[in-house]
Amino acid sequence: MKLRTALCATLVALSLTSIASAQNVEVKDAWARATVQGQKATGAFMTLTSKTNAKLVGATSSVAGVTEVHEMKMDNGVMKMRALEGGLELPAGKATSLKPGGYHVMLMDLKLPLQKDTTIPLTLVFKDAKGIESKMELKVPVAQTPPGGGADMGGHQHGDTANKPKQ
Ligand SMILES: [Cu+2]
Repeated sequence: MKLRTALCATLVALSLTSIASAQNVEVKDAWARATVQGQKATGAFMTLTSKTNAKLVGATSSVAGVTEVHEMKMDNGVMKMRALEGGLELPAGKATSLKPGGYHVMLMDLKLPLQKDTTIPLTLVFKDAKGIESKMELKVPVAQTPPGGGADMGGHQHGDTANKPKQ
């Protein structure tokens, strides 16, 4: 019996560790774009701030067959997107935005339409500087436009200086 208790304690300790390291990353303003019947792909967006250097290396969701971290950018006047093979860099203390037209979590092979005002489960997978993976489970609201209005404020100024770490 003693052995079993010890084993359980170890398992609990291990899972607590992975939760703690996932909390190294703060997620703000997460949302996923609503889809219409027949649409097979959409994007999820958010702002990620990691306390330590880390990467967003992947994601999964039960509503999508395939979930990838993508980058979208102009290439010779054409908007193109591609999977970020090495993951998305999250420099320590710096807010990294995933937003329409830029980085995003791509949900593909959708199993059902994403309806406005519902939420979807999304698990983010991070890797820290030592290569240790951690996961974070989110409930992401589905919406037509980004939360807080500001849909077309190209610059999206957040006053980065205000986010500097305290001395
Ligand atoms: Cu994409």
